[in-house]
Amino acid sequence: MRAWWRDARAGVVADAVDVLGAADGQAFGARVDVVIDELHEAVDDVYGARGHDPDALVLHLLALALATAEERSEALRILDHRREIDPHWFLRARQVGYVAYTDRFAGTLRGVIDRLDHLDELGITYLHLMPLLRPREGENDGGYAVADYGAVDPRLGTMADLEALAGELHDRDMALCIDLVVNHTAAEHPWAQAARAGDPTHRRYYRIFPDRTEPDQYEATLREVFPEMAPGSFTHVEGLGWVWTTFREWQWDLDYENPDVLASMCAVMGDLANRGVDVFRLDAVPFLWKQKGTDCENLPQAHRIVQILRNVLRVSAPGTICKAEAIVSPDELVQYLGGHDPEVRECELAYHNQLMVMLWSSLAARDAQLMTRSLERMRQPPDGTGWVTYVRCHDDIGWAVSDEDAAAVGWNGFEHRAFLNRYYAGEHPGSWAQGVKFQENPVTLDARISGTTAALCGIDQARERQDPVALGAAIRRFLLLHAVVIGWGGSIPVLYMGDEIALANDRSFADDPDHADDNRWIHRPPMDWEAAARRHDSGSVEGRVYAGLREQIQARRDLPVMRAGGTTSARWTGHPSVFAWRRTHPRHLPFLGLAAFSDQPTSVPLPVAADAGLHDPVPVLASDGDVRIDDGRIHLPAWGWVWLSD
Ligand code: OTU
Repeated sequence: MRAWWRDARAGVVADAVDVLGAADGQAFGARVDVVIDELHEAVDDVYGARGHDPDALVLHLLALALATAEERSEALRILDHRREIDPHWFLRARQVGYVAYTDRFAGTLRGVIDRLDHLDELGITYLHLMPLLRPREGENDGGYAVADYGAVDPRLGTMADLEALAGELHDRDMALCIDLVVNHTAAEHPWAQAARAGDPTHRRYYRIFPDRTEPDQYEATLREVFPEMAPGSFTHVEGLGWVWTTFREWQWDLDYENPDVLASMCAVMGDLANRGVDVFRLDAVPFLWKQKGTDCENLPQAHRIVQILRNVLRVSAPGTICKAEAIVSPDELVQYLGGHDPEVRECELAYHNQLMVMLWSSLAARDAQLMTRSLERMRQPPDGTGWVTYVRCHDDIGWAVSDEDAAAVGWNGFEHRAFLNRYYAGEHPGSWAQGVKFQENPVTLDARISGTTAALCGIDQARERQDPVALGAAIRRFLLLHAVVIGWGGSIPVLYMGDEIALANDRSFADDPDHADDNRWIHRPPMDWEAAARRHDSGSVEGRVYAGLREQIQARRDLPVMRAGGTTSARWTGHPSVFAWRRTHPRHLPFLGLAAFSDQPTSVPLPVAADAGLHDPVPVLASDGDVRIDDGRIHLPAWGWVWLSD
């Protein structure tokens, strides 16, 4: 490979200098030098192994990268330069994200511009807008069925509006994240339409089988993602055959065995990057590769494809980054950040779904041992990468509790998952939660949970019952979860829209026929701006939650230990209900967080802090109530928490 690149390099750099000028052209060449080994290896592994010429494909991808670089505006090139000098820009202590549906938050993209002050006030620096490219008509899975990657959903605005929003965000030093649905297109996408019309080139964009023989062979080992809404993983299409549809019948899986699919997606990403997108949330990446006899998730080739997409973008638009949406078991997670052995550059960000799941698990169980166990054995993200930490997102909560971790703390994984479903569906005696079960599988007895943070923490129930004591406890639980997520360190904490004012479940979701069979819409309520107007009223629920979150966000900004370059690890405290996490950094004082998943006051011995390297721990921020250090112990109230520094 090296010899091949030595020969090819001169031509690539000459072209780049020709198109971009000497300085940017040479910089382009240098960026290729940085990724070329990994890029070539990945291409060779996936496509060379299938008879394609890897050298030619790499050169083709680099030509696409150059086309993107050439089209990049002056303003975005400046951003690229700044971020190449400061590659950890997205993992600063100040970074806090917010995720919203454009229409539910502000109607249109222009409407979002008008609401940026709301985000500024909260301390948000990163805005993730849910899918906004033109989807199919009718049901579209919240936009995860894209009919045109080159156009914005006309109900939300235009590409020019997207550019204007990105520009406005950049002026405020905020970043824009959008979804890139890489695993599938809508059945109405022109590629799918061409395939349906018999065009052989586009037939090869999808996985289509003449009869059930192969689908049956695959399905023997596949997991059903939506067993209730869309059983099976294939859909029969008249005149075409059986099309691979992991999700809904109108979401057709792309076939990445075809290098044209890969190249097309690289071009799509380049175009969107040039509109000002900073972060691509790569949707459903575990599913990108299929192989008989496996569950077709997290396969090595899926990682290779992500690596290729990422490395091509790194060359063309180095100010952009990628976030893997892989809601998978803890053992499979850090690989999406490049945590292979040895490490390979992959995404810069990935969702820390294990932390999210464990927060909810500890809350219901009043026991954090499983959380400590499962988190302490996870690998650290490679240098220059970090987690997206979050309490809730637009999806259901799937109980990624491994049987081994459960057994290690003396629990049965299956029973614990069943308990969590009962608890959060409000079926367990004494449960405060008002979630609903999502996609119950009668065969495996699996289920997941839908519901807003407020509903799952008990705020909805306490409000309904007009019970001030229960409400106080529910708000404490709400802020406890956020204290872990916001204080995790080396991550971007992302708040779900409406959580800053504790929005309740949207019980009316089923009135919309396009949403009726998908109860995830219960936790995607429209923003309630009237309720938001109460956010400074300390007597209202909105005010209590808002003030608590804002305080955490502001305190985090002033903690340099939170920035990239350190490590966060779970620690045992000796108390089953108290979770501890330590953040260290070579250049900053250590940090220790304590979170009491208990409805009773608790305490842990002071040496817990000393063992974590804090010899004179002082609270930086704490829950209200009786948080104090005395008698050689750190005392926490029910659902209390504290951030300690030396
Ligand atoms: C993602 O989720 C999106 O977040 C969902 O909103 C979409 O419906 C879906 O893709 C299809 O586009 O299985 O239950 O490991 O967990 O990709 C949600 C990744 C999902 C999967 C995830 C998927």
